[in-house]
Amino acid sequence: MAIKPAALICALLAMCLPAGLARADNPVIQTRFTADPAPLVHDGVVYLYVGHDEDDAAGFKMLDWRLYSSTDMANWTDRGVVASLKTFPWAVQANDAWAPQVIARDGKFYLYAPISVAGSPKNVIAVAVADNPAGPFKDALGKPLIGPIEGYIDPTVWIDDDGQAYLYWGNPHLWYVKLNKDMVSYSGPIVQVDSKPADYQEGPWFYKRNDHYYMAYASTCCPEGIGYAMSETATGPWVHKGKVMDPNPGATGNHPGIVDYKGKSYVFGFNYELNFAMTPIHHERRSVTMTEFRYNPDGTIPNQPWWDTKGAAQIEPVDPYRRVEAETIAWTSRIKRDRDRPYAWAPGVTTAQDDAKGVYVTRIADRTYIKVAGVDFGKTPAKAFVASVAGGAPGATIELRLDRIDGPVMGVLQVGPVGDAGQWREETVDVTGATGVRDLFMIFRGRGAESLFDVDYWRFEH
Ligand code: FUB
Repeated sequence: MAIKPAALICALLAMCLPAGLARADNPVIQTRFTADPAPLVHDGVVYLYVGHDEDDAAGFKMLDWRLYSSTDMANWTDRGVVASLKTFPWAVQANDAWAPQVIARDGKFYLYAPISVAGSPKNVIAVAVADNPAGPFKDALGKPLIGPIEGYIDPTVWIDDDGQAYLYWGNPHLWYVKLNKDMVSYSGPIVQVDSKPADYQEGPWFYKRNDHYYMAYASTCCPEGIGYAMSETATGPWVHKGKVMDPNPGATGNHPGIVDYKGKSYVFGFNYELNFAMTPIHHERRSVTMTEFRYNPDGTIPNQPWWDTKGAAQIEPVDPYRRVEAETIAWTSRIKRDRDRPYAWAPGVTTAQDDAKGVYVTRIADRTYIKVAGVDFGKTPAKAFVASVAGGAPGATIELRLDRIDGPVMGVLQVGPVGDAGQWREETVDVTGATGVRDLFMIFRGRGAESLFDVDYWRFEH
């Protein structure tokens, strides 16, 4: 087979790249519409809790909260639904699973979530608790923690150095209360903040860094940017410092989540790119986005450009010689205009979740793919690829390519025609040509079926 010079140069370049030079893609999640990012760094992992806009949402249609996790900021593993409106059976069940935040304390994880109750006012904030970050979270109280009061939405929580926890929330007012150590009750009054920044709208994100307290928020609607204020105490007064990000006329909303991870700083928010890639009509079908930034020496935050299609540099490469969950994805072709085939629409994969298997990749159609960014094959070429699969339509294969969707082929795993849906088995194929840090493309092919097969995990062998 003749090798195109461009392909050769790309392959050589990729082989020369030192570990960690892959980049993330924006939006962060493509298999679903996600909003209201709430990152939590715990035990070396970034846990990204999100609200979830349903695929057919026009206005807000939100029923559950989902979790994604990463250790490299480029590939995100779908951890499934961690709580839903059913977690709070006393609440309105049809809608309103809005912006959550999770915090860890004394070995437990507390999820604060704005939901609604019947009648007016309807806004309440509920709290649920879990033994690990991926839940399942259980209702802590059987009733609201606070509310109902109009505007009681968007809780944000932080535990100060002296152990005092604070919960802030609200639209268009900003309120706070001091939480007790049990994190599911509070003491003292609910305080409406006088020093609320003039452009404050909603979505507060409260944290402390290097002796400065920060309050980032979605700035005055609409469109919303990300504003922020700083204070020398946890309760203000808050001094407006400007915009982390100016609003963009193409996006009505935004919602900050800010963390430090492995020595770098990141701000998350959302845009409507996947919605507008599919239709010119505005729906509340949002997509969580992210960018890396550096604080100024005085602790202020430089203004960031509007979200682009690149997220952040990968922090460390993926080790392909250990089990990698198939739902670990830098980019997939589902609900988007396919960047690799401009102006064409690609159907794509999604994920499912069950008690036995956890989360796995499903609804795999012909020519869909998953990109895993920055996979470190090492100096000795990988010899085999192993995947846990279920089902297998005629001609179903996983084509393994390096660097690009049309990059060099490492091997082709034959998946079908064997196997029943739900019957999991490992399939293996010999591979060649993979050394160094490369982007891995798993391209799914097959005939006839809408769902060719499912994949739970994969690994390479030397
Ligand atoms: O996602 C529903 C609501 O939209 C959130 O609670 C607000 O912050 C805005 O993002």
